[in-house]
Amino acid sequence: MKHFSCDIFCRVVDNYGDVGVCWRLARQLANEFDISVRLWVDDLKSLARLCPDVDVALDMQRCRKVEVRLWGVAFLEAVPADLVIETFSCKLPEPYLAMMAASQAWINLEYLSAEDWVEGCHKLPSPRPPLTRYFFFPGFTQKTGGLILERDLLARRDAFLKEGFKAFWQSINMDVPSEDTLKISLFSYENAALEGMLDAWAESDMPVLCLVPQGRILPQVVNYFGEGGGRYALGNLQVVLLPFVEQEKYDELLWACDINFVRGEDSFVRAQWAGKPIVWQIYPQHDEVHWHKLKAFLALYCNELSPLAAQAMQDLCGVWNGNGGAMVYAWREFASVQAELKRRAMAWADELSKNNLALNLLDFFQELGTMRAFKIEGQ
Ligand code: TRH
Repeated sequence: MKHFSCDIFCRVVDNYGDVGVCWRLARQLANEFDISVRLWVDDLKSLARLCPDVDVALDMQRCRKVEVRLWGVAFLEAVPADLVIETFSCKLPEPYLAMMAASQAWINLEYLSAEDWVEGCHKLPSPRPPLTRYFFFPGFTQKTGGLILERDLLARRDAFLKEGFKAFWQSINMDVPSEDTLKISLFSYENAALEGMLDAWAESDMPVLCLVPQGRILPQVVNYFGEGGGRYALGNLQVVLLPFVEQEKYDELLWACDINFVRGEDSFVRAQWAGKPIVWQIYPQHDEVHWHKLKAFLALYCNELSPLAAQAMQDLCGVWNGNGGAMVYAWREFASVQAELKRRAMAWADELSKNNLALNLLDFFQELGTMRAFKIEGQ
């Protein structure tokens, strides 16, 4: 039996979510299943932010068991892989498409959404004679493709909380915060609600430590406090700016904090694996469809919460994605139900972990009948 090969195609539309998802999936397929994975990406600089080992000057390189290829002329001689993953409808390059045959499985990995229609569209074929492209939707329910989750992630998270917590604070040059300090990570886009949020934390009853990785929110933070060399304090709030770290390290930040403010798609998923309360800034879309997506997610997530906690979660996510009106009230409401939100976050992570995207993807590949002669390790 031969091991099979997989090509993943990624165009970076903006930010880090597209390449973040592709890089994570590529690493998982290569490392956990011993699949020969090539990742074709059109922006090595963005990938290098997530994995500093990537050399932006090289069109072709091996990194973490993945062959990383710059999207470009090499398509003319590339033999298509057994499993071809187009991501986010990025459009396969014509020369590559021309060489594909019906024996190759062609799957389009879609964006994550909790909306109802996703279950109905998951695995649907889209004929492109002589080929067929299949839609594969990540999601939160059993009838979707699930979420990306590395085999050992939850065990590493738990080990970190037992043994790695102290070392984490040392690694960012900080003392371990006192027990009563509320630790918050803040990764977000520009946000009209930020000032209200910082006001609310400054007025909070408990000490709040907010860790802000380098990113689009930074100018607003600096503008709020004025110059301060990366560390700021106001009332009960302390803010510390952090560098943007490689993808694996970002998980540790989420694990170390009590509440995580996240955005887009991949950080949003990672925060769910952290098992801590989350506040999600959804990727804003010009036609406002993101509000439907936000509501759909909150409806699922809040389903098992008490009415008070559900309201608090919905209100804070609402104002965080809106203009920040009534932020102090929304924050107090949220902080008061934190213990329940934490229990829910752990239970939610457990539930979701039963629906693993990589395993589902490989099962689907098998269903498509293209794998009879292949061997998959590690399933
Ligand atoms: O960067 P994002 O906003 O990404 C996207 C894109 O905008 C995309 O076009 C859109 O369609 C999608 O969202 C929904 O947010 P996201 O998805 O959270 O990706 C951020 C990535 O950056 C994620 O893989 C985690 C990683 N990261 C690090 O590796 N180190 C860090 O220090 C931080 C803060 C993040």
